Amino acid sequence: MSQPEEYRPDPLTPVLTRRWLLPESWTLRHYTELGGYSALDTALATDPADLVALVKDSGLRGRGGAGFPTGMKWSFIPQPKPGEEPTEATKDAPQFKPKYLVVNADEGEPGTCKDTPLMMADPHSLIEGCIITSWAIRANFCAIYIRGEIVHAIRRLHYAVKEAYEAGHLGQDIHGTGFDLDIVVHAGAGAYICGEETALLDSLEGRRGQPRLKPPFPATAGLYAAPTVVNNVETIATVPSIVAGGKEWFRTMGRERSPGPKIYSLSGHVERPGQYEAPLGTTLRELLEMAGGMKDGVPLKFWTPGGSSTPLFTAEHLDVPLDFEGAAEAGSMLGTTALMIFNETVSVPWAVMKWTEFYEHESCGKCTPCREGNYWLAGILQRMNAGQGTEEDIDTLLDVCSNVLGRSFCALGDGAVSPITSGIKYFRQEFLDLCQAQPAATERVLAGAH
Ligand code: L3W
Ligand code: SF4
Repeated sequence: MSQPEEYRPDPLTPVLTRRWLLPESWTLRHYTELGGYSALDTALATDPADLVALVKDSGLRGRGGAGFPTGMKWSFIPQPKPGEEPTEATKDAPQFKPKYLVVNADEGEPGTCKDTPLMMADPHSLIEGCIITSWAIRANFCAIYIRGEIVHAIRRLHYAVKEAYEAGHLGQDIHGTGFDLDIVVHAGAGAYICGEETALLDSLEGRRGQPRLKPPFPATAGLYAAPTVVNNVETIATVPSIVAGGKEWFRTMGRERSPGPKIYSLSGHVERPGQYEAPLGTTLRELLEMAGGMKDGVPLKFWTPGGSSTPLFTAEHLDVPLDFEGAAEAGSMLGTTALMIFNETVSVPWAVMKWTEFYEHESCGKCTPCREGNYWLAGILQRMNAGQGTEEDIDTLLDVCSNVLGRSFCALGDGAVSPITSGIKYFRQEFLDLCQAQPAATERVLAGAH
């Protein structure tokens, strides 16, 4: 597939955020003036299978946390073989079912704030990505499932979808190619668990959002039990630039197994918190330079590489390359690249308690380890932070964590214990200090302490 030279973005300029600071960057007029929707023409002139191959070869990996290869996920969507027509015996086979694209815009991971600004500043990059992806997987319906609390972003997305329909980028016979696509923006009702892809699908179908058993994965049985691709906002918004720039260009950024640009969200004790686009593999030291350093020069104590579901890092990890492999090799996960940064004034047991209270509240209740485990973990941490803990409580915390980790139905359970286990691993003394000079556990009424 050839890409016209004039559409090829410069690898040194930001890719995902390049329009963000322009006035009225969210309008179709500005998007189109800056080359928007030209990748769509290139894509619509390309065989869908070649588009899937392009995205596979580009090395794009999911930006929602798990880093699953995007092109590979698209290739799992069953398609009829060339010339294959449905027969009475095969008409209900997966390859003849409708295909769906669902965009996960239910941004809810603590600290994560990259998709909302992207949808606010550049909604058409997401919409163009949705159309290209739908063409690639042969879907005629796309739902953008967006977090219900971000009303401003919902409105902006509705407006952008309307503009795209009016311009003929959506609806019937898009750009005269015979391809039809409808996009629906669906607002969730505020449950963190609906960011888990199968709970999201249940919620989209009108049910209470709770995770489904996997397999089958959505690629084979997703929305209405039909083949469905579920991708994060940033993943889909990256697709037009790959079509425009090509796989080699995309691979000039980032690292061998984690190529491309990424939006890193810096919050907390930094001089200039915000969104920083940089190639995958950028370190916190480099990001802090971009963000003006630690606030008031107070030294770094701990940080999350990708939201509170990823094990904590400390000042020792300033030079860890923040890509999927680098974060994992250093004992954490890239997650959503939500870097919450804490200086020396913050108590680790207190921060860990606040995150655990969040997980206790957001646990959907479907499985016992997560539902009960988070209840007890929050209770113990509250007791410790109230100065009523004992050394024994640290072992109890770790014991409960080990009964939640790997034994929960979905990733929420595993994520919930990450701050506790990593907090104790790096800052055990702080937990011990909280417990000093306290009465022995046997002298207290444990059940009443929650
Ligand atoms: C077909 C297979 N599809 C895997 C697909 C799967 C999914 C994707 C990743 O959790 C992480 C979690 C949180 N055939 C497949 C297949 N897939 N094998 O690949 O799947 P998985 O199971 O590795 O991850 P997950 O359950 O989707 C996502 C982490 O993200 N997280 C929080 C994220 C929060 C946000 C947000 O607020 N925006 O995204 C933070 O770290 O811990 O590990 O699509 O179907 N054989
Ligand atoms: Fe629900 Fe938690 Fe179990 Fe996930 S791990 S299914 S959120 S109870």
